[in-house]
Amino acid sequence: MNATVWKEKLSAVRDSFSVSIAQKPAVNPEELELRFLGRKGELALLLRDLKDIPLEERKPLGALGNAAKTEMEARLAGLKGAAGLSGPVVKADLDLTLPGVPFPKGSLHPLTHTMNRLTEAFLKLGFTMADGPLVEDDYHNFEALNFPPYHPARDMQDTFYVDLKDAAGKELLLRTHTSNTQIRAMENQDPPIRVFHPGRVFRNEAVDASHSFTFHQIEGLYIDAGVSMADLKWTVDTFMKDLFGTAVKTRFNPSYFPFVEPGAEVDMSCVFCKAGGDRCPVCKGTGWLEMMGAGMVHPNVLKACKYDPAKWSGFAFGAGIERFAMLLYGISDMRMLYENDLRVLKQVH
Ligand code: FA5
Repeated sequence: MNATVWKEKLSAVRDSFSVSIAQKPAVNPEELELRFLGRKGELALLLRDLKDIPLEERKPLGALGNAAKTEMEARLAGLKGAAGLSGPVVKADLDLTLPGVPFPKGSLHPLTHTMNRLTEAFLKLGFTMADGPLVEDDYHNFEALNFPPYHPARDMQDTFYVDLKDAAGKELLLRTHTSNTQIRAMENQDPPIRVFHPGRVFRNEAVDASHSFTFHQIEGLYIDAGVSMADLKWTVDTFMKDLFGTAVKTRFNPSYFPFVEPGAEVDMSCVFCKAGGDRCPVCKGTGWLEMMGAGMVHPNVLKACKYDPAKWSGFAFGAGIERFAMLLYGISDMRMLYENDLRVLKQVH
């Protein structure tokens, strides 16, 4: 393009702007601004074409272009002022005493509330919060937790793998439980250690009223000299009483998790029927609700983290946060926690 053609084009853009701004009824100034002055506006594109014009002719053309821009901006500002989009409010009929437009107030999601309540309960017991990654390697999610490769216990947690490999050449995965933070915490810190970690976990499972493929867990870990099962029982009982009231009872049933020995499922007395009413739909008449997995940390796990099992012992427990939320808020179907239906959320905040 040469200088003459460029000047003609500038003149055409200015004319087109003048026609547009004078239209009746008045056009929207924001639209005009975008069309002519926006990053891809007519004037902006023309100014960009200047680079193709020889340097010695470019300077006066640039000045012309900038003058056109200043003029357009001034005229647009005038139009905005007339439309009441900027400048002082002058409307005489504006009544500042009228009530405002209602502004709906948000609230925390029931899962966040539950996580906060669980966190408070752990903090009161002297635990500090630990962290761990959601995308994890095989070692921290399984192997260091005493799940050897190909061990049948791995079938307990169907896993999502990620198309990336760790340093050992194994596929990374989405963590199946928060127990990976046990290993991460012990690797980062010498004993004694007393930590908890709430967070998201993932399993390749079908969704129903009490299962989801992504859900939340909270993990507790305490290692010191001489920690015993009695400490675990007291801690879990105190924790559950803090959340559900002092009337609840807890009991331990033997169970298997590779990373604890002995291992247990912890039940809590049913908070709905209180004593196992025949027809209670929540405890199915048993009077007990399964709340978490727990146990004494397996010596192999301590060894993997370079803690001497002859010197240190400890306990761990892990619970599903959705389960707690459902019991705390009387929610019968886990899916309600993920649908974000305001009719539900307004009742449970
Ligand atoms: C574990 O995940 C162990 N890591 C817990 C543990 C920690 C045991 C420390 C011992 C010591 P489990 O697979 O049972 O265990 O899951 C624990 C809780 O997560 C369950 O009680 C349940 O509340 C919740 N949960 C498990 N699978 C799902 C699912 N698909 N959807 C929602 N919640 C689930």
